[in-house]
Amino acid sequence: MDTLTIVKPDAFGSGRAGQIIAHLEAAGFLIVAARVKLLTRAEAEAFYSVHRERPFFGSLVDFMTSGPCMPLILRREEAVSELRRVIGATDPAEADEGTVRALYAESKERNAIHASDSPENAEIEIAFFFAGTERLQG
Ligand code: 3AN
Repeated sequence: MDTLTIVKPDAFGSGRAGQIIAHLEAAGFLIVAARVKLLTRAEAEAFYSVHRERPFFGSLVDFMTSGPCMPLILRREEAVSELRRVIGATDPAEADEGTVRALYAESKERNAIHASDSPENAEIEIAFFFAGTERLQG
């Protein structure tokens, strides 16, 4: 099973993408596609459209367009639920010890990493970043 992750602009911009990806590989994920991308405002608004009515939406879009990010497709058994477990809670103050967000996130907004929250959203989010792109088969 495949899922989508994004090393967000805070972590990418501070040079932590490599450490975070190493953490994910150590947790059994295989990288099957990756890119570096500076999101436009329209792209960030579309990606987070479920949050359009939330008070933090404008700030979230500002943050996600503040610098390049790194979307990746990751593969392992139970990829969606396992990646959510490995990244930890949205708020790093609530994230379990040793999770990516506990280790690398600055705040609830600048929280280092995104992971799809369901298999259905994983498919949508993979298509958002990687439609038509070559990816490892298998
Ligand atoms: P998750 O990324 O853990 O699935 P969501 O989907 O609730 O969390 O939120 C999407 C993104 O919106 C988060 N990764 C975070 O950057 C931002 N966010 C969520 N809640 C807040 C909040 N209360 N204040 C600021 N930013 C938030």
